[in-house]
Amino acid sequence: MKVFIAGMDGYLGWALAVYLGSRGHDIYGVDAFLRRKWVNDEGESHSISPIAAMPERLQAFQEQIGRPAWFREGNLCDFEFIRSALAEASPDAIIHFGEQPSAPFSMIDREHCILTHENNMFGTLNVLYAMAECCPSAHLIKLGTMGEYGTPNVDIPEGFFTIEYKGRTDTLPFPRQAGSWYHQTKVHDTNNIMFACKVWGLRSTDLMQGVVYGTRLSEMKDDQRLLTRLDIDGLFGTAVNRFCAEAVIGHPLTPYGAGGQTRSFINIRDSMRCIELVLENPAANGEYRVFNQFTEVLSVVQLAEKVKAAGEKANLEVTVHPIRNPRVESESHYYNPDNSKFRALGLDPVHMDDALPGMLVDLSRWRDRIESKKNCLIPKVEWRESAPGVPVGHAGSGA
Ligand code: NAD
Ligand code: USQ
Repeated sequence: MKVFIAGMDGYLGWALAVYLGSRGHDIYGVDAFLRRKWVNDEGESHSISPIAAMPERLQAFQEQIGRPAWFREGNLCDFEFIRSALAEASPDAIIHFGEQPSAPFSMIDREHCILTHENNMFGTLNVLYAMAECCPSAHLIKLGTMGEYGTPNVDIPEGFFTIEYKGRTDTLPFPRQAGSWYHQTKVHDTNNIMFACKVWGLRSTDLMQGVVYGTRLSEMKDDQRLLTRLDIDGLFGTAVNRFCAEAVIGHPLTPYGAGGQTRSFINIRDSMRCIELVLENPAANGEYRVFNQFTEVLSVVQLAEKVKAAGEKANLEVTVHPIRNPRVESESHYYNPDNSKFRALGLDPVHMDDALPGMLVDLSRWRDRIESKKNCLIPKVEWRESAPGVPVGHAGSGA
């Protein structure tokens, strides 16, 4: 299959190129290298895995996989760029990762909120327009996020639910209650993609993905040039990867607040496998559908306990030191999302307990790179402070 990866230089985009390339798919990709810049400039950090520049990555891809991958540098917000890239590639499927993915980054201030909205929504609208013009029967696989749903006090279905209201019944989009400006952009994308499928007959699978963790794929072999990035800083690092890095250097694990906030998680291997399953089982023409892409549900405290237990088995001294929650989020709530669609397609998930030891081994090899950026571990962005004129601590308890 000809697979087009928007955001191919990123954590998931590069991993997917290697994963699908190893399985015989033809890989086409674009990226504007924004993530590298944002992590260096704004996160004041670097990828903990020592990643290669794109030319070296492509060279290693060719050597290890035996075929070249097609790549163009450019920005999805430049319509002519994405239009000509899709016209040239003429893909069977487009996997769209190419967005600003950090909630804290989007909450820094007005400029970062607007940057995230412009980058994510305009980029996605350009992809939709370019698809409609150049490859209208391609299957758009779009990365949404479980955080679109928020934490409602009822079960979370996969995108839609059937409700009865004042004696009438309909199947409607499940309400979205995002927890950051970044998550809001994913909600807007969801609405825009659903609309494009309805009016233009495009087809799309919108993946509501949980927090991804993991350091590498076996397909990367021992070739360092094939490693994907991994971040741990307070802006771009995500919970499991951060906790594992903290454990490796003896930094106390950092659950925010009471730690009862519960999220869905997925290993990077399963994230790849889910996308492969969706490629093999595409949406029908004109169909817009939603799959929830996660395998485990855990509170932040449970997560810290798992990492502590795995660390102690690896002879690391691991302590847990909760810090004040910089976010406005419920720290004690009901959470029961459905993920039966991937189970029905045959996903056989990796369990976090089985994955953590290997992550700790990888991260131990990069201990010096973690140590050199340990000042970036403590989060600096406060949700409340992103509102001009609102004194810190004024806007709700966050509990
Ligand atoms: P990432 O930042 O590592 O990858 C995104 C890539 O897209 C980067 O290489 C970046 O340079 C590129 N990009 C961003 N905007 C672009 C633009 N306008 N034009 C061209 N390239 C652009 O992020 P990731 O962790 O690999 O996540 C990929 C996608 O999956 C994101 O949309 C993210 O929101 C979503 N997601 C990630 C996770 C997770 O835990 N990593 C969980 C759920 C959903
Ligand atoms: N958290 C801590 N301590 C930390 C880091 C995070 O307690 O050191 C908590 C946060 O408060 C939050 C939870 O862990 O409650 C998850 O935070 P995160 O930073 O791991 O993930 P999040 O900000 O939600 O964003 C990440 C990705 C984003 C993706 C999302 C999936 O950056 O691209 O969309 O996970 S989801 O969370 O399902 O929306």
